[in-house]
Amino acid sequence: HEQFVLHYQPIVRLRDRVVIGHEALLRWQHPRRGLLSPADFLDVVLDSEYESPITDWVLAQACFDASKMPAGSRRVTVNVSSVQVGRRDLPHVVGRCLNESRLDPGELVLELTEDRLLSRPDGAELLANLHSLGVYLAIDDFGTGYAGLGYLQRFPSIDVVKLDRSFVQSLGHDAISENIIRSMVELARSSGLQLVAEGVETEEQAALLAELGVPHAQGYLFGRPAPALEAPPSDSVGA
Ligand code: G
Ligand code: MN
Repeated sequence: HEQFVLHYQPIVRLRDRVVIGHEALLRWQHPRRGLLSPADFLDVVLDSEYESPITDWVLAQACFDASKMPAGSRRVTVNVSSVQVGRRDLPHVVGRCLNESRLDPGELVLELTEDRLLSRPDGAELLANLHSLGVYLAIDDFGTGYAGLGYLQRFPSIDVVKLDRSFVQSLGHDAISENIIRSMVELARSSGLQLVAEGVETEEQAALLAELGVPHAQGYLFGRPAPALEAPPSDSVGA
């Protein structure tokens, strides 16, 4: 019923807060219940007959929206489950979305959101196939649950690590979070990975992350998820 919408949250370069891209986040504009977040309905969608059509729609819409954004901040990140990564036709779907929107493959990031890839013997090959399209691959919530160092070792196609917000939010409260982030900066640098800190909410966190050398960040401080037309068109947000 065309009740799905995508909201976009900016990802910034910490040094000067220039917007380098956006993460597309699915929302359901429900006629009676209002705007619903994935947490409210994703358990019905995942592993159901709806998952593939919704993924196809999200990919097409995100590529289309990104193609309208200013060059330079056009990069768009889409969340993709392991079941979707396992679809034989996903490279074809992604290729078609890129062609139809004329988005450059390097402007699309597929963000891997959970763990079932690890148990698939063909996981690395599936990612390599997607990677060969020229799109970037990111791992979400890095450092918690499944998304640990083993994931990087197992899947060399990964380009971007998104550091879980729990590390950012305990910055300033414990020394270990700061040490973990410092080590992550070093690991990312030496391994050629891009690093994005998630869940940045305060100026103190932003300042500390910048000091620790984290290149990119995302969070309410820089912008809340918002409909495409309201996503900041300018080249800088925040203070
Ligand atoms: O798992 P993933 O990192 O993709 O989750 C994205 C979700 O995190 C979105 O639904 C978004 O609304 C939420 N989010 C984005 N920025 C922040 C933030 O600064 N703080 C918190 N607590 N949540 C955030
Ligand atoms: Mn995500």
